[in-house]
Amino acid sequence: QSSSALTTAGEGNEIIIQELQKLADAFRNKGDTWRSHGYNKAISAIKRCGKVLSCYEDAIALPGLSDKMARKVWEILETGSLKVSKVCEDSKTIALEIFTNIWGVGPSTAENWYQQGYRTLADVKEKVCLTKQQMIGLKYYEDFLQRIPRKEVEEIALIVSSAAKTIEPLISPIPVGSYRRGNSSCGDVDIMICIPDHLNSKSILSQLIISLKGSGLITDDLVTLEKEGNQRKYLGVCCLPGDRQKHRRLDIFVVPKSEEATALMHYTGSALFNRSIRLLAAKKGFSLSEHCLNGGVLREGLKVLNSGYIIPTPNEESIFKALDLEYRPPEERDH
Ligand code: DCP
Ligand code: MG
Ligand code: MN
Repeated sequence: QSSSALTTAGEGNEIIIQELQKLADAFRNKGDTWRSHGYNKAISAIKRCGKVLSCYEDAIALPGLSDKMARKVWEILETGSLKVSKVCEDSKTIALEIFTNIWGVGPSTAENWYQQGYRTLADVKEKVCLTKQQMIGLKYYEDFLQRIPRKEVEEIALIVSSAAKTIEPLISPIPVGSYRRGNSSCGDVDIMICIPDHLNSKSILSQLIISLKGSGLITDDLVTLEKEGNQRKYLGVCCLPGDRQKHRRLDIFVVPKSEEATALMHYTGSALFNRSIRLLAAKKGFSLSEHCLNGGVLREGLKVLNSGYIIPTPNEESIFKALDLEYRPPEERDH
């Protein structure tokens, strides 16, 4: 294949991406998010470039790839792997990977368990006093490692939608996250519900959860449900009816109408896209969050001296426009 061949999302560069991903994951599990981000940024630049990389020059030409990273790409091209990725095969990296794959276990807990001499899931089951979340994570360990096909996300979203409409006909939940970005499979199901101002958003979420538990879709909670229902985010577990169905992670986010566009953008992601557009906004004197877009922001380093004024954002397009950026549809926000 020639280096100028056009590809989509990393096609032709699979080995490079796979090797770099090993390190991104290993650093993430070690809690070194800074290095992990570095590798993830390189991966997204390679996926986005639409070319098959065949030499050092191809790699260094990509925006955001340092000389060091380009040399790594070159090493993979020459030898088929990265010498340093051997660190991913040592017993510690393997144990940390097993542990952080339990929902509710982060790098520091994993490190702690490793220091105590634990290496396997069996060790954890026998010897560790787990939190409620970790117990659920362990219970569905295998299921949660499986990707969810788009079709199944749609089925789950449909059930959530009809339950929501029974509670309040005016609301229509939308699937967000990797589903909205058009990914063929998703890590979890993310659903955003926008609530018109005159309705009580808090009670709608708790009514919805009660209804979905009643119908059997929701099987476990990963957040404690407050009695007063003062909650905007629900994290839980769901399962479609039928014998051979897997348990899936389900997130439901409730947002007020006034925050619809910024929340939609936030929950659509990707997380990497959110980080970069927020950084860009900050550089241009704006501040973008899931709640709103502010203009006229005055900063001194990281400190905000004046938070400026809220810019009306009726839809996602208006956010890009205010930031003087070309519109990017969800399918182009993977990196
Ligand atoms: N999000 C973010 N920063 C984070 C985590 C999440 O900005 N640290 C936003 C962007 C994500 C969205 O929330 O797209 C949903 O989070 P998920 O963890 O569900 O991620 P995705 O849906 O993008 O991917 P996956 O298929 O792995 O669920
Ligand atoms: Mg998701
Ligand atoms: Mn999610």
